[in-house]
Amino acid sequence: MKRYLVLLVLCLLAAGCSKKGGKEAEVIKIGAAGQLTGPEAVFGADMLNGVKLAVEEWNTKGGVLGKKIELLPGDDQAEPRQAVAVANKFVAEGVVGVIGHFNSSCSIPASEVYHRAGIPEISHASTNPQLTDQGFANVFRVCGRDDQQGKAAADFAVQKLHVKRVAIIHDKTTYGQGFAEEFKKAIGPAAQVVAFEGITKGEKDYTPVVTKIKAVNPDIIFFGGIYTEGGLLVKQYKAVGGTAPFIGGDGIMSEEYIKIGGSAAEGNYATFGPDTKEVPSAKGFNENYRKKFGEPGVYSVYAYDAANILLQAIQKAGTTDGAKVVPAIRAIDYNGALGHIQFDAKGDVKESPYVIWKVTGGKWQQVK
Ligand code: ABU
Repeated sequence: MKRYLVLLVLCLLAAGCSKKGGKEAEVIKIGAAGQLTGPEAVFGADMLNGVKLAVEEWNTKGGVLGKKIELLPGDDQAEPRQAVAVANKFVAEGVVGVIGHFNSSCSIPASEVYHRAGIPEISHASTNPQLTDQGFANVFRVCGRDDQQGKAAADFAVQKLHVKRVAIIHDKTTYGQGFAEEFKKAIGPAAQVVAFEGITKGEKDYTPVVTKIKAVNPDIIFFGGIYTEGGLLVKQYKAVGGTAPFIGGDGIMSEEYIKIGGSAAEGNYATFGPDTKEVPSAKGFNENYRKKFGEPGVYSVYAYDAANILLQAIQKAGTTDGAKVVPAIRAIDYNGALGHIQFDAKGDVKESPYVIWKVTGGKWQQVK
């Protein structure tokens, strides 16, 4: 009798263990990393909601490889060290792929962790060239690069605005400074760079730098950085009597830039991809996103497509093994909300057009 009881207990324990193991194996975990808290949290929420929508749609259809997908959010707070901590945590938790990070200064160090673990990373927004130039086969992005973006901004400033005197401000980050240098390189001899200034992120008073910029009388001010500092700079520049327009990039492409800058933001420019609210391929995404989360941010659709690419590649590979999923991403021929996406040998998208946007009537509008 005693022997039977011991056997029964052992069987129950074994059943419990295998159920736990089985439960773990029943889900496929993917990570979504970005600045979910802090001053740039709006961009983080835009990303997370885009990934959430993709995951919910897949789960409604039964998941991937017959298993439900579990989404693990990772908050890097736009801090490189925190990004590495998030990456290590994802690896320890068994994620099979990551969407993000947003900031190039986060994506680049985190990519080393994903590379060592053989996990694919698809950034929706990191535009610094180094991310894909460093040669990690597992790293991809669905956005463009700052060498392309810097040239688009410079071409517009020179060819359309006919500027002759250019002032440049950057936030000393991998993205901000790198983008500023690409812009300067692309301006070349076509205009004179009358200032090249770095600011410290997180400060609230940029009056000394904007006063200096006003004194050199630029035709345009380029800003490499994020909306938090960009909005303050334009507001404070106008407050000291400056009149030149600002031009930035995807880092200022948020309604938050206009909220912070107020009326001073009117007439400012930014480079970004074409308006996805007008693209037929993104109609379904826009409708479904609005129902769940309200108006999408500019990078929500990029995060949505990045998640779909990862899940489609897992489905196609028939496994979550990174060694098979990574080549499946590289070979993907994807038609999504952004349109047609294919990757080149580096992990960049083969096509990433940049257009000009302008704050008009208190909103970002694509310049036709
Ligand atoms: N591309 C805009 C901001 C994200 C980054 O650091 O690249």
